[in-house]
Amino acid sequence: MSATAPSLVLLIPAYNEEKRIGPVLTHYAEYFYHHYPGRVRLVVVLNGCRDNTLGVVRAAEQKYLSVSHLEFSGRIGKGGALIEGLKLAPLADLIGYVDADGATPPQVFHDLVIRLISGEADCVIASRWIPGAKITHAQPQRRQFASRLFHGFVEGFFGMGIKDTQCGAKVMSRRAIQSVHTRLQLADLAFDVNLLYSLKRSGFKISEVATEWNDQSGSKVVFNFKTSLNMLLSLIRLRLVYSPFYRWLRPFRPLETWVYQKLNAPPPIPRGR
Ligand SMILES: Nc1nc2c(ncn2[C@@H]2O[C@H](COP(=O)(O)OP(=O)(O)O)[C@@H](O)[C@H]2O)c(=O)[nH]1
Ligand SMILES: [Mg+2]
Repeated sequence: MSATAPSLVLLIPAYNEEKRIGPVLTHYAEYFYHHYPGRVRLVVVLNGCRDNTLGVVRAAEQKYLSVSHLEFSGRIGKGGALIEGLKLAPLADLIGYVDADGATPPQVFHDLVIRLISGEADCVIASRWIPGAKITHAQPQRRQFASRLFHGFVEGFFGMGIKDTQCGAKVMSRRAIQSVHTRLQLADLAFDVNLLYSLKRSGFKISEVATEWNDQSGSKVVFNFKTSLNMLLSLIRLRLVYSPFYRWLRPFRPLETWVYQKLNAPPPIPRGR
């Protein structure tokens, strides 16, 4: 790669990550400093943390120029945090995101970036569910089952042919994200489907790459009936947004917000179609 490699903004959504994020920031900052010739900014996007995540991030900022953060006080969810973070797209040629727990090692994320730069696609995503994936430590059985069930709904509703929409490591070009950003509405964990479907609908190419995954304990995802219902509701909502009925549903917005609140989920962010 040349010394004029594209610049990269890498977002790291973080919720109560004081125990997991410190070493991850160190590994990513060191790795990209030594192995990536372009400018890299690691931007942690925090919201509503009740622990010392901010203190840990600030300590990393003192040590590494590449690390910074954005903080939001509201309960905007992982999707909401990424929607905010992706507004930084104008700052770089490429923008992506990765989980704060180190499940995706930096060299694996770098591989996604290399593929994007090679022109393989407009968005390159890590996948745990295609041949060649190396899972050193798998998700708990219950989560794997839920993941496959969710995948069934995603395929049934959107037919994108993507095996793993939910893996937390993705990178895309500035042009791709800027074209679809106004269509990003889902603040919960179905955000990834919102992003991928918007990209597909706008004609961008997505490449799914077998990844290395080392699932980490200390998950911040509350996985229960309410979350499952919330995810399903969000998929139905996204399907409706792309249907002719959507404009008739506007009067139901207050009801929608109420339902998301009952499900303890961050409500979608209403925006223009
Ligand atoms: N900003 C923000 N990040 C979140 C929120 N919920 C989860 N995350 C982050 O999303 C990433 C994935 O969460 P994780 O607990 O590893 O999920 P799991 O591995 O799928 O069980 C981590 O970086 C979390 O800190 C949230 O409400 N806000
Ligand atoms: Mg995790």
